[in-house]
Amino acid sequence: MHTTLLMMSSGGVELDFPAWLRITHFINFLMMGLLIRSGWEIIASHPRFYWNNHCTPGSEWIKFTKDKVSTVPGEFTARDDQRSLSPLISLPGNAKIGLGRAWHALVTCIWLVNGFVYVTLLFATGQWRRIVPTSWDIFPEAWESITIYAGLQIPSIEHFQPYDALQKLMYFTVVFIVAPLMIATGPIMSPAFCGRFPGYVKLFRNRQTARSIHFLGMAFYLFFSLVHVALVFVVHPQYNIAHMMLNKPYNEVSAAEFAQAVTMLILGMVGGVVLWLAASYWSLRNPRFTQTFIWGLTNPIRSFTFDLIKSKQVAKKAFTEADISPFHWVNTRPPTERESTEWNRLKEQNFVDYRLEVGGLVDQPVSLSIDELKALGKETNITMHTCMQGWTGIAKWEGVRLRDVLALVEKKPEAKYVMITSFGHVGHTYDGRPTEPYYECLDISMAMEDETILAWGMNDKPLPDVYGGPLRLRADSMHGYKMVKWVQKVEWIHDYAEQGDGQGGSREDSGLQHFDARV
Ligand SMILES: Nc1nc2c(c(=O)[nH]1)N[C@H]1C(S)=C(S)[C@@H](COP(=O)(O)O)O[C@H]1N2
Ligand SMILES: [Mo]
Repeated sequence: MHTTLLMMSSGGVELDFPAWLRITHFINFLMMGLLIRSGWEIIASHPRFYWNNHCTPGSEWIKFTKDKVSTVPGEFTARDDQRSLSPLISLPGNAKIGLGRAWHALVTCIWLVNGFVYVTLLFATGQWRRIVPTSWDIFPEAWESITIYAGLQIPSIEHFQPYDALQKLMYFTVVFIVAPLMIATGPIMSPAFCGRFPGYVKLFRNRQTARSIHFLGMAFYLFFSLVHVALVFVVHPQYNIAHMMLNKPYNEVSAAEFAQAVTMLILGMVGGVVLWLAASYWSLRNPRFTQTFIWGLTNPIRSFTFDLIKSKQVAKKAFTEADISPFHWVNTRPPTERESTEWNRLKEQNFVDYRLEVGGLVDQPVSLSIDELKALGKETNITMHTCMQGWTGIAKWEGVRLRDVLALVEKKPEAKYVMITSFGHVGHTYDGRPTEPYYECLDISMAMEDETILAWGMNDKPLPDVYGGPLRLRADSMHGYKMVKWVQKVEWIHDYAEQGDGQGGSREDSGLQHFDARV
């Protein structure tokens, strides 16, 4: 009787709980926990959400910090705004955003494959009918369920075939509305993707709107998961739990089987929590190992996807004068006297004596004043800066292409990377040793891009101190951390592995980020 009822409602396919469904659901549960927790790590590094690309403090629609930000550039930096969460809460916790981002990328890949298998099998087996509504009656029926729940009652068991209308509608939303939205907005977090496909970004209005939608998707998942888990234990548990765990029709379950099913369910959930926390503590035990290992796992995928994308913000006129941000966040303050007496001495004389050194593995090093750089060429790029913390800002940058500067020197054949060193120091080192001059390395393709420039001007003025004066790098396919401010020298080097801690730059060495910086 029960089976016939099910078959009638499902076009001939019995809507039960096949093994593949249970397995993909369990993997999804594990991955969602890791995604949400690593997402929180990322949010903590800039706990504000906006509908506009300027990220002007005060224009957030929601924030998770009480800090008031001064809009005098440099008074309160994006770094001062970072929060540290406990490893019990986020993945990995302790303000390790580089590792949080590494986990988020890795788990996204696993979650996508798992989701693809699930949706494919859903359609291949005819099980899609369990969550895809086929009649408009779903809405009045779901409303009926809502009113029953609202009266603190539970719809009778006959309604669950295997799900009731409200459940079906929720699951459809989770799988076919929210998940695609998360997949669609995720890549927009990448500056390369954003700079290459500005038209696509506009479908979501702008980059920060996409980030906010991604955040709201997380909030929905969180709310859904809590209600979902609670209802599993409240709504006909004696039937549903056994049906779901053992794939036995609810009217054929013995008391012993029910106990077995509940035990399995609880063990599975406890196992999930243990895995989530273990990932945090394992990651923090040896951050450098975690960095190279977890980023390394997605490296093959990134290398033939995002790493091939070049920003075309300028060519595609993604932004105009009208889009320039009234306030642009500052990340690090200018070099102190202790960090660089040279920069401070140059600054006193308005940088008239400043010379950029271009050397390293070259036949004949050269040095250039700002005026000599200006004579080499002038690019005026209105572009959006994206910090991996999450904030953006649009400005007009004036400078010369790095490749035009590099053309002045003859590199040696063994030179494979370009290293850019700052007068300023990296704010902190990951192992607490004294700070060192900030540096970042670019591979040849990054260095030769159209939008990779050495900028001396910002918004029609000489580059202000806080934004990197007298000269800074702009590399708009990449996250902000590649864009060295207060540039002292540019050098051809053999391999970044031989510089600093060998990870490719200061933010890679001390912030546990990854070299390619496009994601
Ligand atoms: N010398 C130096 N350059 C640096 C940094 C730094 O700490 N020191 N921070 C980087 C990071 S992470 C970002 S997001 C941008 C911020 O640039 P802005 O302060 O002009 O907005 O500068 C980059 N360049
Ligand atoms: Mo950044």
